[in-house]
Amino acid sequence: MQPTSAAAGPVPFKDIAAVAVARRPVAEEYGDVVAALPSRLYPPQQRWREYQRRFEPRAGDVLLASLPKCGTTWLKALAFATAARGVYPPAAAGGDGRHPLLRLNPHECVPFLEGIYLDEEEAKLDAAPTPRLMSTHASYPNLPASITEDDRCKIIYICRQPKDMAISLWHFMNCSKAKTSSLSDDQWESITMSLSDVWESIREGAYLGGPIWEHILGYWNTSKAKPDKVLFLKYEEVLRDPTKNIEKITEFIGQPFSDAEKEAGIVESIIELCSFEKMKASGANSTGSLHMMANEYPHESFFRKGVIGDWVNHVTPEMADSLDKFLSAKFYGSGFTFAE
Ligand code: PAP
Repeated sequence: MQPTSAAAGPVPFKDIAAVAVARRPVAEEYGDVVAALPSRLYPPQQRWREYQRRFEPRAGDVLLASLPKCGTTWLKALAFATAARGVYPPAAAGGDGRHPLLRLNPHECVPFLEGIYLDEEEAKLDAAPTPRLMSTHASYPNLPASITEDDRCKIIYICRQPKDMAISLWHFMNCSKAKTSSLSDDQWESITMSLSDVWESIREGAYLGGPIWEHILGYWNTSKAKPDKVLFLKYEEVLRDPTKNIEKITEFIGQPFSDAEKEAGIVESIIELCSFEKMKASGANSTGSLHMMANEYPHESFFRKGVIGDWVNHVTPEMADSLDKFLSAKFYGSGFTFAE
């Protein structure tokens, strides 16, 4: 089911035809100088900074933000299914069984900003119809200033209990290893981590290269100060009450369900379409891989257990208690608590 040219977004990012445009200079004002530099002198970090300066939001854009392994894939599916329901109706709204989420992995529907820039897909993002859905693992202060300093782009953040987040990352890094083809064994060896490495990286403020409490509080504090700018969700709450949280998403993005949609069962239809069981079993996710930032990630690696509290099967109560105490001190006074 392809959108018509008049259709509004969001559309699956993968469906947007690659747009042939010359690569933009990474720094408009220093373009010639930078182009002359060997690429090893112009690393991804620098390129991300250039992108931060240049990204141009549009009214209606929605950015999905999270730390890795906190429910990004699921949020992408839920946000895409709800925001695009006019173009791609789920089953209860007259869908014909060819919804994009039945043939594509959610990451192929909603791209990472980091990947767009590093994979040089900006022209594709420019070609996407409005409104666009995008995602990021970047912290709030690391977002492009054009996102944080004006109100065109809204943000939906999802956080997760860090003990489950850490277990999920550890499995992801080790399970994806055998199936990922683009990296050599030595390259994998250099980036894989033991469970205790992942656990300690949280305390050391090095999960995704920074303190998770700063990542979470950046979005949490903004959601409190500007509730129209940032919607803050918790993985565990979405799992326990998907209806309430999907309704929050639709209201936040300005597309509340009509009574007729509710009566037709559209909310239940979206919950089912995006459920862990349905997505994991789908051919779109049990085969194939996602090419992103020079790596291949098997689609199936984004769907492991999808439950709350799997950490009990991996770490001792003492390890858990110690991390809980460490983190509750970091969040003391903020009003933020993790959902159990
Ligand atoms: P990412 O940061 O690499 O995109 P992300 O999607 O945030 O990963 O997290 C993956 C976790 O979400 C996995 O958790 P687990 O390892 O504890 O099982 C994955 O199973 C879970 N997940 C993926 N899709 C769903 C879903 N539809 N419902 C609930 N949980 C899901």
